Amino acid sequence: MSINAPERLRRFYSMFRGDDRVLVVINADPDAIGAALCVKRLLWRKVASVDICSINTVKRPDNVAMVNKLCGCLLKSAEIHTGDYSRFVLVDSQPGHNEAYKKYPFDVIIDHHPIAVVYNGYVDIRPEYGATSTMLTEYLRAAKIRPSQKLATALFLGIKTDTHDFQRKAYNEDIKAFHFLSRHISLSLIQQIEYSEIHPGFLKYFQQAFNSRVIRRGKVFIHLGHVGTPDVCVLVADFFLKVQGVNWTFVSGIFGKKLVVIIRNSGLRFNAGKLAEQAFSQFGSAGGHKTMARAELSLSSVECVINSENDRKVLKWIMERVDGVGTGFSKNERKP
Ligand SMILES: [Mn+2]
Repeated sequence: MSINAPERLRRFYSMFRGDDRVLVVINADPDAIGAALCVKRLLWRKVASVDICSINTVKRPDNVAMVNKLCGCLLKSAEIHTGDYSRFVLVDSQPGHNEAYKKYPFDVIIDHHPIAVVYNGYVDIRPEYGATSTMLTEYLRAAKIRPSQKLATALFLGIKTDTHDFQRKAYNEDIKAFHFLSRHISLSLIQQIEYSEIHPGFLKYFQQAFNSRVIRRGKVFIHLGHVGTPDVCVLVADFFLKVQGVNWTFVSGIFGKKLVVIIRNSGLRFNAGKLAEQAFSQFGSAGGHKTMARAELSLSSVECVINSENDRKVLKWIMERVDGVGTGFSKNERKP
């Protein structure tokens, strides 16, 4: 039997006592940050203290800006002594998703990913939601709390990010929460955060992308050589997809001991995940969604066929792999 928002809120509150020291654990991204801040607000004045810690280091510049402007203090999971806390909350994730969660005996789990196993404590997992921030917004409304500008902005960004601006799975509930939050957000904060997408140090990769790009029949191929983070491949791939007439982007870089290939398409009738799998899975992990995919190939397996230090050869090899599979329907090849 499905339960309503006030009943969920009641069960959530029943997990806590006035002297509890609560730790909210996240794998920090906008949705997790929004959800964690909302848990903190829900528990304000109801427990002794609430801290938020993350198992990952936030690196994406826009996410760093979000933490700095909205989050206050984000602790590092590695430095947490579990003995300092009496209650543990996990949002936007599940204990099996990461080794780093093992040290926590979670009392509360609120998430929107597919449910893997049965957990103890208060568990609210709704895979039919586009974002955990949507779920927490429902708690907030059930508690009749008017969100501060910062909290509303964080939840709003959480929903916006996880639904890809409502281009990917979003539901009525997400739209309802988004609409509610939009009355309380700060547009200027959102702009400041979203316009921090590119780290100044990334510009050299864009320069290289402009110099080395190959554009063929609606497809852009770029190899960036060694990169400080695969995130730059994502940024470059997204950027070139905005060029008129471009249907596909393939942007690769060497990160650590891996060749990472980021694949994007304009989403007509393409399937990036399938293409990634067919072209690259024999060299490592490869897959994704219809419009976005990623391959992570171990350099050792790639080096059997190509010298990974030769940028031009790597680019040519990727083009050949993609051509070998074919991208299926594309604008230029379309028959009337
Ligand atoms: Mn999420």
